[in-house]
Order: sequence, then C-alpha cells, then structure tokens
Amino acid sequence: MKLMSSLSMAMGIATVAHAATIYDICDKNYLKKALAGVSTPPGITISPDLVTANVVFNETIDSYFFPDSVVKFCNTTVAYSHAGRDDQVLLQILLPAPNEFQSRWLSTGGGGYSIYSGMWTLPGGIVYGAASGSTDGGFGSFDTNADTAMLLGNGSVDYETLYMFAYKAQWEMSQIGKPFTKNVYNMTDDDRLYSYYASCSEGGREGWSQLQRFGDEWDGAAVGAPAFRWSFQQTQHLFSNIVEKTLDYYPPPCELDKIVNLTIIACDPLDGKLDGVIARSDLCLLQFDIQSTVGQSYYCAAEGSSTPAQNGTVSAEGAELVQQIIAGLKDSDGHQVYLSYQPGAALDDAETAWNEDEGKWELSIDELGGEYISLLVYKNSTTLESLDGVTYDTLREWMISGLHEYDSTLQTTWPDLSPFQKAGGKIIHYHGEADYSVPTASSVRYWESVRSIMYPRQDYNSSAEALNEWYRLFLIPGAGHCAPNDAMPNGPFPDTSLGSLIEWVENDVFPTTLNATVLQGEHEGENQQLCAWPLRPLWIDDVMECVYDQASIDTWHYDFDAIPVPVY
Ligand SMILES: *[C@@H]1O[C@H](CO)[C@@H](O)[C@H](O)[C@H]1NC(C)=O
Ligand SMILES: *[C@@H]1O[C@H](CO)[C@@H](O)[C@H](O)[C@H]1NC(C)=O
Ligand SMILES: *[C@@H]1O[C@H](CO)[C@@H](O)[C@H](O)[C@H]1NC(C)=O
Ligand SMILES: *[C@@H]1O[C@H](CO)[C@@H](O)[C@H](O)[C@H]1NC(C)=O
Ligand SMILES: *[C@@H]1O[C@H](CO)[C@@H](O)[C@H](O)[C@H]1NC(C)=O
Ligand SMILES: *[C@@H]1O[C@H](CO)[C@@H](O)[C@H](O)[C@H]1NC(C)=O
Ligand SMILES: *[C@@H]1O[C@H](CO)[C@@H](O)[C@H](O)[C@H]1NC(C)=O
Ligand SMILES: *[C@@H]1O[C@H](CO)[C@@H](O)[C@H](O)[C@H]1NC(C)=O
Ligand SMILES: *[C@@H]1O[C@H](CO)[C@@H](O)[C@H](O)[C@H]1NC(C)=O
Ligand SMILES: [Ca+2]
Repeated sequence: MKLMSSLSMAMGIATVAHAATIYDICDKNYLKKALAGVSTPPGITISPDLVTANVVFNETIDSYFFPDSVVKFCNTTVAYSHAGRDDQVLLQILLPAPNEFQSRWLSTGGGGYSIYSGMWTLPGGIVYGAASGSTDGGFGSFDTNADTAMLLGNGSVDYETLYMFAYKAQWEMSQIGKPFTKNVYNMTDDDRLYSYYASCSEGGREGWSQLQRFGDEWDGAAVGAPAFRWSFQQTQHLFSNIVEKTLDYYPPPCELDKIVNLTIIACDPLDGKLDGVIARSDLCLLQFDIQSTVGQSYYCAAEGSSTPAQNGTVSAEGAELVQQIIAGLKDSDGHQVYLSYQPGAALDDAETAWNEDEGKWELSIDELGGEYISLLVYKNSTTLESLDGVTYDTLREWMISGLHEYDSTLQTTWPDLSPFQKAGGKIIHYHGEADYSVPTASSVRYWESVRSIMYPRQDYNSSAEALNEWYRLFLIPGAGHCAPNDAMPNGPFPDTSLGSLIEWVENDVFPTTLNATVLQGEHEGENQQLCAWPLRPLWIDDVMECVYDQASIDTWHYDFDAIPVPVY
C-alpha cells in the first residue's frame, strides 16, 4: 500500500490539474497499478493481467433493495488464486465515476446456492457512491453455483468450496476490494473508507458470516431474511412434506391458496388498518382459527395441460395440515424442534404435484430442503429422490447432525457480536412477515440470542434497549421472501435500507423506524415506516404506533426442548 501511495504521489505531480473521469479509472493499466498496491492475505495471488474493465452507461436498475435508478459505472473483474491450488476466483467490482465516489465500499452476496446475484444487488453501491463487489466463490464462473461445485464424488465434499461458500470468499473479497478501492481513488492510508454489507436471503447469511467473524471490518450492514441456522433452515423446508405424508393428505394447491387468502381477509383488520395486509401475524396466530376455513369453496382455473381446474371446498385435512405447518416441527414425543412460517405466508414448501395418470395430487419434495439432504447430509447428489421412511424424528436428527457438522461453516448464528459493536458497527436487519422460505421467527430468534448472550445480566427491556442502539430488527408487514408480496400488495418494502444505514453510520441519523415504500399496486410509491423489534405496529385512528405487546412478543419465542444443546 505504501508503494502505491508514493507511486500516486509521484504521478500526481504530473497530472494534478486534471480531474479524473470514469474513463481514466476504467483503464486496465490504471487498475493493474491499483491492484499492484494491494497487500493480499497470505496465500492469495492476484493475476493483474486478467483484469477486465468496461464503462457501462445508463444502466437502468430495478430492484427491491434500492430505489430505481439509472447508473453509470466502471465494470471491472479481478482474478486471484490460492497457493497450492490450481484455482481461480473472480471478483466483479463496480466502480462509480470519481466525482460520484463517496468513500464507501459495499460487499454483496447471493441467493439459494448462488454466491453471486449480479445486477440484482451490485448497483446498490453505485446508487450510494460506493465501489461494490461480488465474488464467484471460485466455483468456476459467476454463473456457477456452489452446489454444482460442492461434491468431488460420492461422499466426497470439496471442503474448499464449502468454506468459500460459507464465509471465506466474502472475507477474501473485502480484503482485496477495500484496499483496491482506496488505490483506485487515490485515498491515503489515513482516509476513511466506510465499509458496508447489503444483501438478502443466502446473501444475508453471508453478511452475518462476516459480521460474526470479522466484526471490526465493517461500519454497517443491511441484511435481509438471512438463510442462517443452516441445518435447521434447510431441513425445515421438508417439514411441510412430512406433515403431508404423516396426514396422508396432498392438497390441491388451490386449497392452500384459499386458506392463505381467508387468513389474510380475517387477520388484516387485527392491526387496526384495513388495507389487505397482515401487519400483525402474531395477533393472527393468537386470534384466528384456521379450522374456520373448512367448507369455504375455492376455484382455480386450469393452467396449460399440466394443471387441471381445481374446484372444491376447504377440507378438514387441509385446515389441519396448515395448522400443523404453522405450529412448527415437533418430534414424536411432542417436543418442539424448530419454528415455522407466520399465518398468512404462502405455503410453497407444501406445494404438491399433479399426477395426470392417476388423476390426483401427490407429494412433491421441496427442492431446497431435498438438496440440503442429498448434497450435504448424504453427499451424493443435488436432488433428493425420496422421502420414504422420513419422519419428524428424522428431520430432528438431520437438524442436530447438521448443527454439529456445519457449526463452523454454514450455521452462521454465532451470537456474540462484541468486536463489531466495539468497533461502532450498526446493523439494520429486516425480514418479511409473510416470508415463505426463511421463517420470520428465525430472525427474531437470532436477535434474541444476541440480546441474551451480550447482555446476560440485564432484564429484558434494558437489554433490548441496549441492543437496539446498534442492532435493529424490522419486520416488514405482508412482505414475502426478500420481496414484496402480490397477495398483500399494499404492504411496504424497505427499498432505502442501505441509505438509512449510511445515514445512521455517517450522520448519526438514528432509524427509530425504518423507511419503506409500497412498491406495487394502487398505493405504489407511498411511504410507510417499519417498527423496530420488539415493538409491533398498531394503527389507532389511522395513525401507526409501535407498541409493546407481551402476548404478541411471546408468540415469536420457541423453546426447542427437543434439541439437547443451545440453538442460537
Ligand atoms: C490518482 O492519481 C493519479 C496520479 O496523479 C491520476 O492520474 C489519477 O487520475 C488519480 N485518480 C483519481 C480517481 O483521482
Ligand atoms: C445516457 O442517457 C442520457 C440521457 O438520456 C444521454 O444524454 C446520454 O447520451 C446517454 N449516454 C450514453 C453513453 O448512452
Ligand atoms: C462486466 O464484465 C464482465 C467481464 O468482462 C462481463 O462478463 C460482464 O458482461 C460485464 N457486465 C456489464 C454490465 O458490462
Ligand atoms: C454417486 O453414485 C451414484 C450411484 O452410482 C451415481 O448415480 C451418482 O452420480 C454419484 N454421485 C456423484 C456425486 O458422483
Ligand atoms: C387468492 O387471492 C388472489 C388475490 O390476491 C387471487 O388472485 C387468487 O385467485 C386467490 N386464490 C383463491 C384460491 O381464491
Ligand atoms: C364448482 O363446483 C360446483 C359444485 O359442483 C359447481 O356448482 C360450480 O359451477 C363449479 N365451478 C366452476 C367454476 O366450475
Ligand atoms: C445417496 O445416499 C442415500 C443414503 O445412503 C441413498 O439412499 C441414495 O440412494 C443415494 N443416492 C444416490 C444418487 O446415490
Ligand atoms: C418493558 O417496556 C414496556 C414498554 O416499552 C412496558 O410496557 C413493559 O411493562 C416493560 N416490561 C417490564 C418487565 O418492565
Ligand atoms: C424514504 O422513502 C421515501 C419513499 O417511500 C423516499 O422518497 C425517501 O427519500 C426515503 N428517505 C430516505 C432517507 O431514504
Ligand atoms: Ca392490515
């Protein structure tokens, strides 16, 4: 780095009169010099000759994670390798024009088994004047997901891929991306480069992997619906299937859709605002009887030749199925194993398949759940062929064995964030209250784990208040998984969460509530505010208040008495 600074100084004398443009920095030779000044972590070698760069103008970005914008940036890719491995890891780094750069770095992550989300996440940095990076994890290319690289053969996990996916690739990217950015913009060692992380779902898990391990590397993170507590999160995707098997009932999808619709209609007003949105799924859980949907008629038209028209009435089995799914996994002794989705969330894991030959709906193994078992428990495939013989107790064993095996890699729920907090870091954590893929209560549990581990000697209110000074959790009324929800279109989404985070970190603007926007439907563009946990929204005479409601808070807390060790 020293080398680079003196180099830039020497060059500066010659070109001091000329303000650098995006063309000046988006030049391979310029970027090679910036890379040459990066002191890499041990064992990492950058290949300067493989750097690519092109200027991108007028890129229209349309995402839920930052306001719609038209941006320009330098698109650069950087390749590096690990000592002793014949490998190549690619980073894509978007660089703002020098006059738009605001001394910020942004790391972003992936979704599902992908570590890279491309233009879905990266341009968020450009919107806020940050250089922003994504990695391909070394899995082969930006289009190659970790799952296809995970197995070398039967029973043989590629542990480098596992660790890269779990946390190592993100760490290496920030170790390279941050000093590279400083060099590109001629920042000195003393100049402050703010470091942010923003992503949702698997990208949210990756974010937590960094905050938990390398806390002092970050000024702030905006993380959504993290797919963490890995072995529980992934295995629970199969829970709905096992409820179906246990009840021997495979509902037409239309029946489940109808139950969700009736739940929304019944629970919408409980929050005090009649807007088609369940902002209080906790009150819904306490007050709505799913059995009341039995006998209501449903109809869904045929779709193509593969899905027949569905015309019927909600059955007792259908209502029972939904009730058991929402109650969460219990073992055969009736002890709680894990948590589940909130009432009003779509029931994607329970989706059945139409068997045309037999003219009936049948089991369809949830892909993500099945993939975890085949890929990381059986270690022989990316697709689970059968759930024969699998019971609630099998799911519990998979959760426990996975907790043991992947605790230091994918689990990602280390609850002590002291290094991050001591370094002054700030977290905005958000989660859709109708998430159908990562249960909303999963995020609540982690926040509560951090609270109880970091403030063990304080009572609930004072520890909650202390944690809320730097780590705030916002549940999003009606939102689905990292996205708004068509079934509750008037619900908001926090599309300016990165902006709110930056304001908090750099200008001390405290996010008492989180800024959010309705992103679809007749109220598109309307501003709404989200309450910070443990406070819950309640509309009184059309005005939202964030209230403390013990009975509601209690519904989010589960005692996993079927698990013999702490589950953070
Ligand atoms: C950094 O300094 C070099 C040398 O003075 C100059 O050529 C370059 O344009 C500068 N870059 C920026 C982003 O200002
Ligand atoms: C970008 O869009 C602006 C406004 O429409 C236009 O003036 C400009 O020429 C465009 N730039 C490029 C490189 O297309
Ligand atoms: C960025 O660069 C990479 C590598 O050259 C290229 O594959 C990708 O299409 C580029 N993206 C844009 C938006 O130009
Ligand atoms: C494991 O063995 C099975 C059966 O021989 C084969 O179908 C499968 O492709 C193998 N999986 C891997 C990852 O090699
Ligand atoms: C559920 O409500 C949505 C509108 O939000 C509608 O499109 C759908 O047809 C309804 N489903 C059923 C089964 O009635
Ligand atoms: C659904 O079934 C009921 C009872 O059999 C019938 O009256 C109704 O017309 C059917 N609806 C449609 C849209 O086919
Ligand atoms: C993977 O292993 C499981 C458990 O041993 C076995 O049931 C399954 O058939 C295997 N699948 C493949 C593709 O080898
Ligand atoms: C915690 O604070 C809330 C108000 O914010 C209050 O209603 C509640 O009684 C407090 N609980 C305890 C145990 O003090
Ligand atoms: C808050 O969101 C509204 C749209 O809902 C937007 O106009 C405003 O700029 C946002 N405020 C901040 C600080 O990002
Ligand atoms: Ca409502």
